[in-house]
Amino acid sequence: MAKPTILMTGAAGGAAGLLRPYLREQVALRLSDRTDAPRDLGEGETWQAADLTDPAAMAALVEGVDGVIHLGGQSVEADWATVRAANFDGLFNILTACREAAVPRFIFASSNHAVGFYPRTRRIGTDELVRPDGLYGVSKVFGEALVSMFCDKHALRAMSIRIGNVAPAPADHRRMAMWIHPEDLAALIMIGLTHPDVHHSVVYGISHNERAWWDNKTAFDLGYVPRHHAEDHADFAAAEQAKIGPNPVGDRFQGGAFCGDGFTGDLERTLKS
Ligand code: 15L
Repeated sequence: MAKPTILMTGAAGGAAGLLRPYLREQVALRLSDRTDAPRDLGEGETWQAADLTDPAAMAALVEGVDGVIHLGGQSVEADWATVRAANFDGLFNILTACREAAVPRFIFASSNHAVGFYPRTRRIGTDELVRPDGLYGVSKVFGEALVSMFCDKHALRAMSIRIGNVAPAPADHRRMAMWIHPEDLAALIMIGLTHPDVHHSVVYGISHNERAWWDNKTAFDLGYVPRHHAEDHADFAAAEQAKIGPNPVGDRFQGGAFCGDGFTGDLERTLKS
């Protein structure tokens, strides 16, 4: 049987590079970014350059695909014009193209920064209020809301994955709580693309992390079984952490340095609420 064709946006980025080897075994990947094709296209991978801010390019990009893994857009904090173009207009454009082409499945790469201002002392699920830690975090909250509306109103099935940090190993103390191995993220994505019970599921993108601040019940209920353990990399993470200086604000919150960036608030009040 032919493999389903899945579009991956943001395919020139770091997360895409880590995910592709795990996903291309299971699906044919139509890769896209604003740049030219990379030299390492594998078996079953094709490339189509496109800009998220161009609605016509998005319509051409989604033609004939069975699902979308949307990693594209602005992936860290930036000024409002940049975040708005890539993560507000860009997401609207690709979702509209999906609706018009009746694409059935959509994976939205949300982020821990949608809830970054929760103190590290709190354990949260996916039903608490959002607490974004910057304009980028706000764009991820908006993204989850827009995806939700397309599912309720336009028959899309989608998964918003609040990714902690995808990497071969957790890069510091904070990432020990929110790290996800690319193989685990690929497994979560495949659940989002195929599980019959998915309407719009919001899940956390983490591996098996004993120090996690998140209750990932919504993912476990869909059969997610992470294979990788953050504690296996504890020495590496501690060594990396030792190279980083303290961040008086960021070290108190789940979003880390994103919270400290430009902070002029009342630290104690934010921590208490
Ligand atoms: C994110 O959302 C970013 O896309 C990624 O580059 C990391 O900064 C990650 O969060 C993180 O918090 O570690």
